[in-house]
Amino acid sequence: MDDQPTQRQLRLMNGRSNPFQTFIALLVTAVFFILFQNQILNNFQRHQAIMRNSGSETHNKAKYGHHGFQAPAAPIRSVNPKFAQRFATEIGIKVNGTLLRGVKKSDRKYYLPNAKFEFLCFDGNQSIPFQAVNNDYCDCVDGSDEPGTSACPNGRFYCEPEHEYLPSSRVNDGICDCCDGSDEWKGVTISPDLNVPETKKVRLAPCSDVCHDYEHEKRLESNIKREGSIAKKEYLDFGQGQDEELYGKGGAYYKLSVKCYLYKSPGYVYTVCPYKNVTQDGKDHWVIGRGGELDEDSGTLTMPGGDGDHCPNGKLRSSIVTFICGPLDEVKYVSEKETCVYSVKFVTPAVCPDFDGNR
Ligand code: MAN
Repeated sequence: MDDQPTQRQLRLMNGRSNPFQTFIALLVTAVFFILFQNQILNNFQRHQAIMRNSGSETHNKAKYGHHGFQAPAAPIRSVNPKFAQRFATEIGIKVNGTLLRGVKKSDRKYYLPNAKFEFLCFDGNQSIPFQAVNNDYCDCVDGSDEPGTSACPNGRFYCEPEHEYLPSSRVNDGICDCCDGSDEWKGVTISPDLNVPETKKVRLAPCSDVCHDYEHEKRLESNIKREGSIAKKEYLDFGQGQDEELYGKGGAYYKLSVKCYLYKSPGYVYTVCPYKNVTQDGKDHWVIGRGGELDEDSGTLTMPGGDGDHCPNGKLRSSIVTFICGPLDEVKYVSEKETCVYSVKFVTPAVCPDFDGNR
């Protein structure tokens, strides 16, 4: 008898292709996979539960067609941080492989299926199969399942570039209402036999993108202002009782003093902490402004007293923050017009006019 091990025995000795080991490896992989899936489902479930709690209040505030619409406060979501960003942006964009149309970007996160793969209507009273979202059939009494079609009589479609809601009856009716034509996604056209006259106000499909026309830009500007004014209420609530000399009327700017905001330019990262400091990080780290003195009339915050090294005549670096009205806090731009003098363009509701309720 030959003492040499066979090829198969050799393979077994090396531990490769052992069917039992392969089976165990597959089993372990499967268990991990199931646990992982389960965690994702749990996250969905928790997310929906949070929505259920905040949904009805959200919806009361956001009755369709009501001009004082306020975006729902972002729910405290307990999503795996690794996926949080995706859940809030990408996933909500597509439903059943098609675009989730007519939903404000910041509201896409509400269009997530729960563990049973259902959509919870905004009023929190009904759950429907998730496939029924935007399927051109109205299921939710509040119209929230059909943001992108005209199926719900009380539905509404959000024109993202104009920051404006349309009654959903205007979706796919052959008339371009959104400046980018996004409301006419089905390509419906009105028969020429009907002789509907095309005017500046009535644009017939197929639509072209006219968002950069003067009139639309004006409208966008005023819609942004309106959203900003609505959002300002939170700033006034937050600033109640604060020093008005420092933080403006009603303490509106106080909310900005408790956070820092980043801006990346090609050469530097700027960190803007209103009322505290502004820093510039590149090859070196410099403080380019400190403190803050508000001039409400011009909507500017002057932050002097930064580092003077390498500046002409050792002049201290300084920053002037100019506030621009908009619905969210964001540093739009940082520039250095004069050496060591920095100009920060900062969008915030704090500088918006107070909301008068009927704009
Ligand atoms: C650094 C930066 C610049 C600044 C120069 C001045 O490089 O702070 O923004 O212009 O110093 O020498």
